[in-house]
Order: sequence, then C-alpha cells, then structure tokens
Amino acid sequence: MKNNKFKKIFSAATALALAAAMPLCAVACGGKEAGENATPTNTDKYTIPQDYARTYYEVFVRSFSDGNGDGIGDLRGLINNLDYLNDGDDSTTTDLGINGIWLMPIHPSPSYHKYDVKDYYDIDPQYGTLSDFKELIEECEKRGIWVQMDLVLNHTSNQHEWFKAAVASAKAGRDPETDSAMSKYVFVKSDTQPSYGKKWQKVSGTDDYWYLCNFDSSMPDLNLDNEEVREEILTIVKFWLQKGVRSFRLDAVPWACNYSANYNEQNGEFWTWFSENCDRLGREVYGNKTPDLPVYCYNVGEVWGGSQDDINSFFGTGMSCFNYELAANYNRGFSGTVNGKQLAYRLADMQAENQAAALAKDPDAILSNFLSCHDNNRSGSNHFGFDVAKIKQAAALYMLSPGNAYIYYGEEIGAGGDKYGDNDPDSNIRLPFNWGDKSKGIVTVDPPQANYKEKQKLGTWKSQTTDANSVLTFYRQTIKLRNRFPEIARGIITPLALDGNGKIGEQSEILTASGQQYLDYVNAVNKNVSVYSLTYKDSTILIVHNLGTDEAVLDISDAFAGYEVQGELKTRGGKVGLDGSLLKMSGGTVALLAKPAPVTA
Ligand SMILES: [Ca+2]
Ligand SMILES: [Ca+2]
Ligand SMILES: [Ca+2]
Repeated sequence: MKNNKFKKIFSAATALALAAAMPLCAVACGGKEAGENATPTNTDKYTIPQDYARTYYEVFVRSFSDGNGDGIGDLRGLINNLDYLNDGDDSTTTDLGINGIWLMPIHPSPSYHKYDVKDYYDIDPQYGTLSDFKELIEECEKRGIWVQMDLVLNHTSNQHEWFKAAVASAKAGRDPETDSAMSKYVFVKSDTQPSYGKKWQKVSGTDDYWYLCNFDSSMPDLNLDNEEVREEILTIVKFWLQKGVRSFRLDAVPWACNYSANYNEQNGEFWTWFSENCDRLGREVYGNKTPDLPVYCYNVGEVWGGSQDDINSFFGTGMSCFNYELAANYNRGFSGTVNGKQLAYRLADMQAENQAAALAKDPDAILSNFLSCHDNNRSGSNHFGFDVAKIKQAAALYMLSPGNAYIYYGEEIGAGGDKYGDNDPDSNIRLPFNWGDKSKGIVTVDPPQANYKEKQKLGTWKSQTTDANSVLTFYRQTIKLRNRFPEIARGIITPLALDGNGKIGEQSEILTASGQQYLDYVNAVNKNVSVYSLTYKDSTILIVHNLGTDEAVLDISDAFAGYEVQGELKTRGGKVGLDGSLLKMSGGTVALLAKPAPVTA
C-alpha cells in the first residue's frame, strides 16, 4: 500500500520475534482455537498491488451514517467511519479491510435513492458538499481505498435543466428531429404511443409529444447518440476523475440505446466508446500516479436480467459486469451451492467458464462477484434465513473467487431485508446500517417497513465487532485472506476435483475419466467439497471449501505436494490440518494452501 505515513511500521526486531513465534504455521495452525472462526493471525508484511482488483464496499450514503444529526446519512458520516472500513494499517484486524468503495449516486436528485440525477457536477445537499467529497477522497487515499462512483447515463431526472428545456420545446410545438433540446432525449410527435421501447410518457400540456422513459416518467431516457450528450458525458467523467474518483459503476447498461432497432449493436458501440474514453481520460489523470496499469479506469456495469452470454458480450466493450448468474440465483451460483441445490464442484466449473469467456472478450477483464446489492433481496435473510454458518460459507465462496468482490453495506453483519409491499419495496433492502452505537451516527430517516427490527436479528455492528464468532469477524478474516494473497482476486481459476482415491486433480480430466460414475462417487464420498486453484504470475494457490457437515479428507500429493495450510476459515468451529499429504477439514471449514514462503536469513 502507498499509505506509508498512515501505516505503523514494524521494527525489524518485532518482525523477527513474530516469525519465531509463528514459524510458517502449517499443521500447527489447525489446532489453534481463538474462537470458532479461528484463522492464523497474519502479521507478516505483505503488499497489495495497486490495481483495479479490489474488495469493494457498496455504500448507500443515505443509510450508512449521519454526520450532522439530521437523521439522514451523509458524506461526513462516511468519513467519520472510514476507519471501520479500512484503518490504513494492513497489520490490524479490527477493521473490515476493504480497499474500494462503490458510492451509490451522490448527485443532487429529487428521489431518496438518487438514481435520477438533476446535476452531474455537484453533491446532493442532503449528503454534503464538494468540499466534503474532497475530504472523503483524501481520507480514502490515506487508507489505500479507491472510490468508484455510480454513474447513471441511461436517463436523467425530469428536473434536469436539459429535460426542462426539452419539455419547453415540446410545448412550443417544435420538431423533435431537429430541436436541439429534444434531441438530447428520445422524443416523438405521434398520435399514439410508439410501439417500441419499454415505456413512453406523453408530455403534459401537449396532445402528441411523447418521450421514452424505460423506468419511470420521472426518468427520461437520454439519446446517447447525440453529440452534445456525448461531449457532456466526457466532461462529467473528467470532472470526477480529477476529483479523485478511480472508476465508475454503470447503471442500466443494456438499456442504453434501446430507442434503436439495432440497439444491441448500438449499445456495444456506445459502451466501447465510453470505455475507451474513460481509459484515455483516466490515463491523463492517473498515468503518472499509478503507472503500469493495463487500463486507467476500470468500470463495472449492471447487466441484469440477461443471459451469461449477454453479460459476456458487454465484457467485450471494455467494462466488467456484475455476475448476476452466480449471485442472484437461488438454484445455482453461491447461494445455490451453499443451500445444496447445486453440486459443489459445479461452482468452480461455472466460474472457470465465465472467466474464460470474459478473458476471450477482453484480456484485461476482471470478474465482479457479489451476493446482494441495493436491487436484490438481502442474502442474509432471503437466501440463508439468518443461518450464520450459511452466511459465512457464502461469504467465503464469493470472496475467495477470482475477481472483485462487492460487499453490500450491512451484509457483513448479516443484515436482512426483503422487497416488501407495493409502495417502494426497495426501501426495505436499503435499511439504515445497524450500528447499535450512537457515536457512529445512526440514521433515523424514513422509518422502513413494519418488520424492520426482525430484519436485523443477527445483531448490531457493536455486538459483533468484538465477537470472535460473528459474521463481521468472519468477513474481516476472509477479506484479510484476499489482501494477503493477490492470487485470489487476480488469478486464473482451474476447477479441480477428487479422484476415486480422494486425490486432487484437474476436474476436466477426472470427469472425462470417470464420466457419470464421478457424480455417483462425489455423492457417496463428498459431494460438498469445492476445490480449485488460482494462478497469478508464477504462483498457484489451492482453495478448498468443505460445505458439508462431515470431515473431508483430500490427498494433495502430486499436484500440490509440499503445499501448506496458510489460511483457514471456520464457519462453525472444527479443524483444518495436514496429516502427511492428507488434508483433513471439518465440516464448514475453508482451507487456503500455498507453497511455503522462501526462508530469508
Ligand atoms: Ca445527515
Ligand atoms: Ca487494518
Ligand atoms: Ca435508454
């Protein structure tokens, strides 16, 4: 990390003493019981590469922390609590350890969620000022946190100055084809609502002017092929890059150019144009500061509702895409695996397929994994029914996967929230962060749905922060592994499996050799083990998740001979350890094996 002034530097003597106390803890670590989550406490120095492979924390500023006492979350509250997210010291374990923040929209907006922007160059007054934002960036930089800003380009607010001008033009009876104000949006003059596009709204006070508004009449769709709109988008991007933003989360990606008959092609053209320009502008701003990055603005898109092929096609535009197939799917992916709806070995297989497909489209692609976000039911309640062991298993599965991990604020304390009721069901999945500590700036605005209290049943941040067995402690330990081992976020995944003797081998070879019998074998022996390796540069690590209740025994000889357990996670106690070449893991444990570090004099 580049935050030397913020970082406590161990003296050489301290480092030696620690090394002597914990000699390359392999088998010995398995017996250490410092709480049921116990993992070796890592005090070795390690360096987190300064690139876009990160652990992000998605913040709904309104619901996180109130810094000025009006009950509404704001940037001040976020700044006040940055030490919780990352204290800037890699040797401490009291913070979460994330190194990216995804800010949901912070621009002036008439809605509480702010996905309809009124002014792209300012901060919503409820959240603070540009000066607060400057301070936020400075404090994030001290902690090695990169800020990713939500950017909504599909539509603006109907209160945006551009849209007000367009409506005025419509009311004046101008031609939508040639009028510069209306041309920035998608207007038609027609006796009836056009048959294409998801939703149209008639301009009130006119008989025959309609505008496209896919999501709501308050959110008119922009014409992203309009030259002035494109120029403005680049001005907006540059404005925020210069203010310290490192990347963008892109809203409603597939909807961008849906006013066109060949919108798939046009979407591809638009987002490729966007990615290339973000990279160019990012290089201008950050080229000297963070040299040698493959790209200088790595954006992640919301491609929701499409197939995996749709998602992969957008990787070809230069953006990353959230992996909805693995996240928001009850029968497959992370929660499907934890809930036993899918054989464990299939998960790594799916990830390998996704990674290969993304890399084929973009050699610099980074996958983007998550369990829940502001648009989905919270995983803690909805997918896992507040079962702490399952919540921990899912966290380990997705955060020890290749790619970026996106934690939705509150997920790390097992917060619940399901879409509920007809009147804004989403507010129930965007509840105030449950600090349980008044000094943290508790958000009180907008009392949510009636079952609010039930949705926080795993306790507050305060009750979990010192509890060795809490969901929060488990998240910290898992993120620590991500930070210690760059192979996790950046590695190429190889799905592995167990052969008839419990020996680990390449999944493709074992499946080919045993065919259908393999399924019988894994069902009988251990259908609950997910095992894969991750290779980054010249280093390969092995990760094993035992999702079952019984002990799993794996033979690591041959391919992983000489590897040692360097990280372990326990979702409900138990042991992880090597007995010769046999890796023995209690039910619910996770093991990370790597080659011993070279001994230095
Ligand atoms: Ca406030
Ligand atoms: Ca720390
Ligand atoms: Ca659109």
